[in-house]
Amino acid sequence: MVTVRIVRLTPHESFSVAGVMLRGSLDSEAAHASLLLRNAGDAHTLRFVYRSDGGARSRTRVISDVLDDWVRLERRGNDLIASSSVDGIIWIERESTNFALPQLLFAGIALTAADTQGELNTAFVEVSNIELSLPPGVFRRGDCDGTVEANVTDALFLLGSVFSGEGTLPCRAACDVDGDGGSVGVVDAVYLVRFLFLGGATPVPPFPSCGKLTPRDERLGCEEFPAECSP
Ligand SMILES: [Ca+2]
Ligand SMILES: [Ca+2]
Repeated sequence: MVTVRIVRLTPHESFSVAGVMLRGSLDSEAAHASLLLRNAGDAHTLRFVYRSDGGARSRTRVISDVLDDWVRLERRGNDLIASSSVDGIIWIERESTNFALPQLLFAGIALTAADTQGELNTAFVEVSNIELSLPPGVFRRGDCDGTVEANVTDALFLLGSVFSGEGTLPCRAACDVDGDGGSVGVVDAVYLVRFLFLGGATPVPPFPSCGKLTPRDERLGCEEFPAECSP
């Protein structure tokens, strides 16, 4: 959750906006959600802008004629919730959307203006309540079904998902037994079976202990980290 109060903002003629943002990376076309405030004179306009897929067009929902100058973005699971407040105490949920951002993301203040030559006269105070409570983010490679250990059940679980679409993979990174970071499928199931029964190569770390996602694992994602891996 990230919250700021916008104290001063260049009037609307400059099209400047300021607010809060959550985004998957610093790439200019990264997936993001933003709640931005525009000074429209007597009242403000809130703009909830989001892009669920990197490279896709951003969508904008506009809330006009508000007096609020506090803005907040919060992630609950895959829900991204935009709220605003007049006093920073009583909050109104304005908009929300639902899509997956990476477990590790960027959160902070965002501001921009259409006129790159003009002055962006924006000031923030009372930047508060930036709570970046990330999930534990530890998992065990090979434990595809999110139970205690990596065994043949995980290989069968993965094959069932691949061939019959049964169930969803709670942690794709855990199912990527060979750690290639690019695909999760039969090759990974075979890799695990070979390790378990044929003396094949050990699953790529984190194994056998739990460990954090690597950048390569981040690409595959992990919706549900196994509770037994939590510190
Ligand atoms: Ca398991
Ligand atoms: Ca793989």
